[in-house]
Amino acid sequence: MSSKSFNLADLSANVPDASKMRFGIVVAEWNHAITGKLLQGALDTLAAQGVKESNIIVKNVPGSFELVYGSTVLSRCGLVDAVIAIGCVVRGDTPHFDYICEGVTRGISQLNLNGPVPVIFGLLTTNTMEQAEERAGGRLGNKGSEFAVTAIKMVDFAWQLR
Ligand code: DLZ
Repeated sequence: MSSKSFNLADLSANVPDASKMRFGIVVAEWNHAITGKLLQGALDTLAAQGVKESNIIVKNVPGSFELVYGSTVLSRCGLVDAVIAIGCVVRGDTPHFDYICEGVTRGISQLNLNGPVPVIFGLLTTNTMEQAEERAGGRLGNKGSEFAVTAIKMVDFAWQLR
């Protein structure tokens, strides 16, 4: 995934009308310094695209591994048109990183196949904390904004076909 060559937030000119859309956001508390900024980036972009504050539900889970359960519950609650799952996993000295990343990736993929609404994969997976900071409002922008644009586009996709 190259951040330099393609940035979804750059496509903001093509973002559909989001004023009637409802979003659930589930945020991992682990690496809160990063996930808090990603959440803010997503909230700022949703607001800029006309999403009402009252149409956004934000829920916390302890770590990224719990994003799958949190997204499952949120996606089935009947109150949201899409879910954004936000987490940050930084590679450490043990294989834990790989297990968490694989679990979250598989879980969210399953949810997109079987669940009622799109679930956006907002998981930063980086080798260092510096790389995470660069993507959470730093040199490479705020990926939270991209997650929000993706969520709006996926709701629009679903609504076009209903
Ligand atoms: C245990 C763990 C570790 C080592 N690293 C991270 C991480 O970098 N990012 C993250 O979101 N969560 C981490 N966790 C916590 C797990 O996601 C999970 O909360 C625990 O394994 C309990 O299920």
